[in-house]
Amino acid sequence: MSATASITTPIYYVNDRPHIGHVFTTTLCDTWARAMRMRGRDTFFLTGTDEHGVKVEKSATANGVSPQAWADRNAAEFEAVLRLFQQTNDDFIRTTQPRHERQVQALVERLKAAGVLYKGAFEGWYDEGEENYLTETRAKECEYKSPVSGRPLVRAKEENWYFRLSAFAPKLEAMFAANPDFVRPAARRNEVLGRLREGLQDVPMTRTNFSWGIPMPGDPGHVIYVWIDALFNYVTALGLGDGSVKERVKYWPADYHVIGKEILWFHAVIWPAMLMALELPLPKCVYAHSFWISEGQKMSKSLGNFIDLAALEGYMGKYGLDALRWFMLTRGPLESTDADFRALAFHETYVADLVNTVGNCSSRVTAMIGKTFDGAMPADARGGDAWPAMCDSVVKQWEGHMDRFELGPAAAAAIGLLREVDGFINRTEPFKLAKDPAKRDEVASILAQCAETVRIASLLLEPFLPQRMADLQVALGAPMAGEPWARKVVWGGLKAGTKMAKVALYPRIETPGTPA
Ligand code: ME8
Repeated sequence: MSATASITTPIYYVNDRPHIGHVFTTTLCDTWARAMRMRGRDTFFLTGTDEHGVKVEKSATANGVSPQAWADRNAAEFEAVLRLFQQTNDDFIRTTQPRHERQVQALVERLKAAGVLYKGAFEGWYDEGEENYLTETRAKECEYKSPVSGRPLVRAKEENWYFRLSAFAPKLEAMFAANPDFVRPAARRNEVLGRLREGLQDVPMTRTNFSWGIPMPGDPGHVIYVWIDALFNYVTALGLGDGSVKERVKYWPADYHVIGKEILWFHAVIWPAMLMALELPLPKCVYAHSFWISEGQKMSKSLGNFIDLAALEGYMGKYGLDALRWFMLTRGPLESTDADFRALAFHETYVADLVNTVGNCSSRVTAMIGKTFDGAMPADARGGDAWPAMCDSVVKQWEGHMDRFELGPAAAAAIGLLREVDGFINRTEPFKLAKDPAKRDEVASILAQCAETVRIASLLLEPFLPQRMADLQVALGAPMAGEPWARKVVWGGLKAGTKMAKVALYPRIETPGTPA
């Protein structure tokens, strides 16, 4: 386990309003970052906004403002959304910041010096919406329509600077062979390998048909292609372009670049080749999740099923932030299939997992201790029986899942502990035994074992459910706050006699349905 942990989201386009997709990817990264910080790793979690390019220029013009004013307005909204959803990012990089622009120019100079850039004419199939050329094979496969928007591709021709991506094919192939987990999940890696076999085309580095971008050093008529500019954010935030932020150099390479599947090629092929040319280490893993659809259909503004900010705020207002996170993190498109955001599924998940499991289990245990032992942790003369070993094994599983960015299995392991506690209570029926004074020691052991397991589960659940798990730990008397992780997760943190309060974490909500 290395001492640092670093994770990035894509930087989001400022020409769009924030929606479920952005909040989802950011929440995945936030959850991992919280888990790493809890474990004492020196953590860096980066997000930000992608502010150059023709789309931003066009939106700004359509709204009668300058591109910078448009970018400022929308970047502020993305930042406000991070606060609203209590994301714990360590930095927010904007591609129009001088720190980024300066370093991008320096990095492009280095690419030029490395002999991997050249000026040439190019003609090909261009996806205007995505600002992206498609190969002939790919264009044909997509019936000459954008694979993203479905709008027709246009035949475009330009004289540009190019990055000699084709020269990197052997190195990329060797890298993929040596690092089977460089792209995950496996289905996504296979896609990349398939496309690599079709051959690599050089990629444009600059554009001339608009001006909203970073000028190409030494060639002022050209601006750096927005995708190249954007990819560099991962290293400019750390000052790697000019050595300007020495204390952040340790956060490179990133452990995880978390992205949506539609931008995999840029991250899995173009970006690594650029890093190779710059002789910088590659990120350890590019994790490409799938897409949210909504109520069974692709999200679209015209269908009215778009999970926009207002909808997300509605869910948060009705069910709370933990519920929104839990639904996204356990029912979301973390793997290679898309996931459906349905109001009913959201409600059922909330009731089954948060109300009936996490909430019910914690309130049962704290209420019984309240009633039977006057709210003080009872003594367990049986030393935990099988529970310490079980908890220890679940903690280790959870740690392994977190290290591997397997958030779904980590969440399942954590909530699984509470299901065990519930089953144990149902089997041993301490509420019945408590009526017999001769069984007091037995009841004490049962409830102490339950409470200690709830404490450990609350730590494992905290990155997923930060709000109520913090409350739960306070209710349990905040044992071991400030202790290192390795001590916190060891059995026995709740000492006999510790006062605890009865908790009610997740209120029962009767009616499903999209909040108004
Ligand atoms: O592509 N489901 O920015 P972007 C899940 N600026 N995630 C989704 C989603 C959905 N329906 N829709 C979007 C860009 N996302 C570039 C990135 S990085 C150097 C430059 C998420 O604003 C997902 O993470 O279009 C996707 O990759 C990202 O938002 C795209 O955000």
